[in-house]
Amino acid sequence: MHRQSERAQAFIREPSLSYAMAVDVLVILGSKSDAEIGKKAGSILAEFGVEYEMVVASAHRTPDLLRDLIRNTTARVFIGVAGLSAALPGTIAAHTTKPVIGVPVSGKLNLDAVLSVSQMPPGVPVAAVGLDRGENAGILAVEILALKDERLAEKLKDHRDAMKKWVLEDSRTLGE
Ligand code: RP5
Repeated sequence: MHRQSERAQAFIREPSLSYAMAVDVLVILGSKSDAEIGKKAGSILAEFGVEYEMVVASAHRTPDLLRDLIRNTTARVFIGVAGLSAALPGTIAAHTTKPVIGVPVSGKLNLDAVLSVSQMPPGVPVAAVGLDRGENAGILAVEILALKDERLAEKLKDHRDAMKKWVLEDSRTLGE
């Protein structure tokens, strides 16, 4: 188990209006410039063996494409990654009742994206993770899927155990 798995190479597919994706998680980036953060989520999903796809679709620049992707995907969980006014996760949530995890991306300002993702109106929640915390979005998606998947639940326990070992090892090697 790696802290940042390099085994998993996330990929970005060119989105299409008619293309239905057979995946469990759909990672949507507001821009290609968000790819590094999206790949953190993708690495975790690949590490857990979760089928996912990563696409670019903007709430502002391609609203019709975004709506169509959300309607056609088989995904059970969405991850929206966006910076600046970061309307993407909230817009995804507006189009689905499936869980949406939002990842604010850092830029010249940071609170803009954090607040855009976290301050959703009552009734349309987005699970906001921290700034640039794509890996936490991946883990949270796995945790949601693990509610009905014992194999994933076991892997999550292993992941926590591995983290415990890292911390103990860091403590042991502190003076080296
Ligand atoms: C947002 O604007 C995107 O999510 C990205 O974080 C930011 C900048 O987009 P680009 O100008 O790099 O395409 O919508």
